[in-house]
Amino acid sequence: MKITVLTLFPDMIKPVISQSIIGRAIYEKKLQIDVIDYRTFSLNKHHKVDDTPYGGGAGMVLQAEPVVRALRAVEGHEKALKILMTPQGEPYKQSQAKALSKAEHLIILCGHYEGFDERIRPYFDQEISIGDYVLTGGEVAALVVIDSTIRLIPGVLNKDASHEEDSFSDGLLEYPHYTRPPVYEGQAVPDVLLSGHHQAIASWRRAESIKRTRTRRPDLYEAYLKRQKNP
Ligand code: 6GU
Repeated sequence: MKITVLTLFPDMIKPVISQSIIGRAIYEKKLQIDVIDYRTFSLNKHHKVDDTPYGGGAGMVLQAEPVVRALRAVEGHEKALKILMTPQGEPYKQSQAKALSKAEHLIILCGHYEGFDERIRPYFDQEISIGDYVLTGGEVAALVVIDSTIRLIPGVLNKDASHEEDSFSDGLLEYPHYTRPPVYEGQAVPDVLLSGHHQAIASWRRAESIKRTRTRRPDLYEAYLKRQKNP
């Protein structure tokens, strides 16, 4: 997979993608990430990319020109899936991460300032928001999309780490995990996990997963019950 990130703050992206699983995926050539500063595409002599809003009001608005010029300079941009990061986008879910992980090339635009010129919108295929709160810019949100997507590319995680068991992959939260020691400051590992009885362990985990979803995420639990009724 190839990901092109268009941003005014490349240094918010680069150190993060060099680390851990994303860093390893790049090193192993399962992933290529290009980070492009679209300020360099500004035709303004001061490389300005924003201006005051027509109609007045506070703050600055990102201009269409540098963004669209940067987009058109990306090799393969016609075929790539072009994503605009904005709090006005579709709320991001695991199901979208799954869909994006199948793409060959993603181009992700990180907005900044109060907003962007409305005329940028038609150049993008999808708009994504990572939740109902406002960030200073799209960079952190883009990293969320990148991280959640690339871990679903076959071979990026070790093969034992199945995503089938992830929280959300079947619409339920994950069951509790334990490792050594068997008792930690008075808290014991549930006996069933030490029993070696694989069927009993699987049933316990499923039940815990359902219980945890019901108490912590009633919204997900309702959706799960509906699916049980009409699969
Ligand atoms: Cl994608 N951008 C910004 N600036 N804020 C957000 C967001 C994106 N998603 C949630 N909040």
